[in-house]
Amino acid sequence: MSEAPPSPPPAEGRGPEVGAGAVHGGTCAIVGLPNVGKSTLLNRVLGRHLVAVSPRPQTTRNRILGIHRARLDDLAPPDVELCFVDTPGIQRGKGALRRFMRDQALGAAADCDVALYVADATDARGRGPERLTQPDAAELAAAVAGVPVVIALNKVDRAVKPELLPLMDAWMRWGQAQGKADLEVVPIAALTGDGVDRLVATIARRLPVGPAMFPADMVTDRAEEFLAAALVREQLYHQLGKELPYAAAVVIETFEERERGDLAIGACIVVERASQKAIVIGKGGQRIKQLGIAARAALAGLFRCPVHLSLFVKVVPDWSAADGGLRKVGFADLDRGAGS
Ligand SMILES: Nc1nc2c(ncn2[C@@H]2O[C@H](COP(=O)(O)OP(=O)(O)OP(=O)(O)O)[C@@H](O)[C@H]2O)c(=O)[nH]1
Ligand SMILES: [Mg+2]
Repeated sequence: MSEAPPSPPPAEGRGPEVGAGAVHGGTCAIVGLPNVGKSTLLNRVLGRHLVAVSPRPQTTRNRILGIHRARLDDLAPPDVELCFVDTPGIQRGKGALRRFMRDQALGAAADCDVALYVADATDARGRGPERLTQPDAAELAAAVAGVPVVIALNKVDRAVKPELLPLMDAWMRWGQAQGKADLEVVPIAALTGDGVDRLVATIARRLPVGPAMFPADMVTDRAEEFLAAALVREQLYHQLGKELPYAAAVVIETFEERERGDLAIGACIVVERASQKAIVIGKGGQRIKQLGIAARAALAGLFRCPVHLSLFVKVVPDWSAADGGLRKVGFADLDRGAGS
């Protein structure tokens, strides 16, 4: 593992504003193959369930900002404003939705201060740097060519320990071959938090110094409707498992704060065929009932208030195949849409 570079002096920061109130701040795109634990890591760092996580690949569909603030006494200045951008796992599938997801990931990877490549240390075929030469991942490797990269080897709680050192060596050699002399490889378990503090410090050291970019109480750039849609979709994954159609989306149709401080949310689950609608509803409506109970609990946790949730299911044939269909289910307004 290489030593981390020293923090840049404030004079090399982002402009004349640098001085009192300066922070180590910038964006860190969390990128990698599907299902490696990128969103689990973001939730772990933020200490709250902000983004959807599931055992199924391609859970994340949009890029999502999650701002982490910390004070690290061995940095100068010690304050850190780390703007993580969670991204969809990289893949080369066809259709408008998959194209949209790929563009979200590649765009974030190319436009960040540090790229955090997360690899699943338990995945023998996907965990090493050679995986980045395969067609689906090569575009990602190209996108991060010009930015500092940190490698997180995730799921070490389940990895075979003697395999980790050679894997870390392989990534260090990759870094040297890519001209990334300051590459660092950090083994972590996002699920348990193991190694995560060290990872955050490793990224923070690589950020430029400048004024904070966001209000101190801001955690994400996403509207509450967007976060709500993603959490309902997460519950869909948990309730339906393998039966869940890939092209299931959630659109928030109503989102009202009531006088008592409660929230009333109306969410529409959009699928592509009537047979899929029947799967979501389940025999005698049992599935959607369970889904409603679980989703309501998740939403109440996110918004920290009682939530009244109404769920509907709608068929929009082939919405995921074309850009027009994506717009219909809320992916149009790319950075503010409520589709998930
Ligand atoms: N054992 C173990 N499982 C983990 C760890 N981190 C994540 N997982 C599991 O890996 C699965 C995928 O996690 P996600 O966070 O949704 O992965 P992702 O990379 O965001 O996936 P996409 O959004 O589909 O690209 C979930 O079942 C997580 O519980 C870890 O450190 N250890
Ligand atoms: Mg994800």
